[in-house]
Amino acid sequence: MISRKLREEIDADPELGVIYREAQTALESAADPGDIESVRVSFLGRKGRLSALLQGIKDLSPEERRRVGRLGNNLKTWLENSLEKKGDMLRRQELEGTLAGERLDITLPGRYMPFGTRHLLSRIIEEIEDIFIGMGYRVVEGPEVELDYYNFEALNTPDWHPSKSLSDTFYVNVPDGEHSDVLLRTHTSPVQIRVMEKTPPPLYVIAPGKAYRHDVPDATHSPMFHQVEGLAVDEGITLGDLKGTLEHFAKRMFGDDRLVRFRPHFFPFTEPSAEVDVSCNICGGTGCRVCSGTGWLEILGSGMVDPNVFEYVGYDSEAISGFAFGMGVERIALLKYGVPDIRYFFDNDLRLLGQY
Ligand code: 2NM
Repeated sequence: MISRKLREEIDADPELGVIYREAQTALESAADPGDIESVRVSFLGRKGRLSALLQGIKDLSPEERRRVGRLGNNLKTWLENSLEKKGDMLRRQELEGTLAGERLDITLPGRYMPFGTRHLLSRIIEEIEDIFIGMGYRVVEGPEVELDYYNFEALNTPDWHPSKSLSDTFYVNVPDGEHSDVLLRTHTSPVQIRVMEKTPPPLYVIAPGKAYRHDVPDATHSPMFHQVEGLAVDEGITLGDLKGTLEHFAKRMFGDDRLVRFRPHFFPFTEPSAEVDVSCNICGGTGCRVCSGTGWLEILGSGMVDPNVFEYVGYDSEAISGFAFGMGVERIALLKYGVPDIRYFFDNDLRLLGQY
């Protein structure tokens, strides 16, 4: 603050009075920190009006110099203090405005971030793998684009077999209407042929992966699907080993309370062959729509590896024997979780996939 006496003296001076009143007006109308800086520059800056006046006092008479010097310096101190005070006030006001504009409502609920899940098929494959790893098997993989030799010939499947027909199989490169010997594998068995070629017995492996068949999609068919095939080769492997192994698998996968049965069947690569059923859990075995009234659900195919297959890979079919099996992963999932349509697995609708 400036004393009344000083103020009156300054007011009365023709030059200081004008500067004083104009500085007051400028201070009053300053609306933000930028205005305060402009006022400071125009009065107190190097070429400011008060600075210029104070520089001019050296030319005055000694008496005037003292008077104007005293009043001018007081005016300068007053203006510096006033600028600082109003500047502080305006900066605080500006900050408060900014904070009010950026205010957060911490009571608002957070944005919904749905959890991801692993695909049901991936989890079933892993579950199947774990059951067989627990029995000493290891997981093997191989190419999805295969040679006819590994997909059919070495599996004892003759050229005339219907599974080789163009309407069942995706052949790659079809020159002149003749199919080539390169195709998308129709099962994962060729992986096992490749492993046997490279590895002497004993052998306990499972081969999970994609397989391709030229099917029209419907509730139970998809041109791409997943399989897990298994193979055990050792001295003295019997049909009893096959039954014990697959019964153990079926009960681990579907529940200890389920019954398991083996039904004679035919596959080109196994002899004898059997399909494996578990009792229907929908009707408890009395017969319903899901099991077509039979009380049983087919879960996989199996058999004792045909000696011809062992000859193809250079195994001595007199010294060893083996069993093999294959299952469709989608079918297992359909049965275990009651998914009504195989196409749901590939629609990638998270509302479905998140349920399992
Ligand atoms: C099945 C059913 C029965 C099978 C056979 C072989 C191999 F390579 F050892 F000969 N792998 N998988 C096999 C046997 C697959 O799927 C329904």
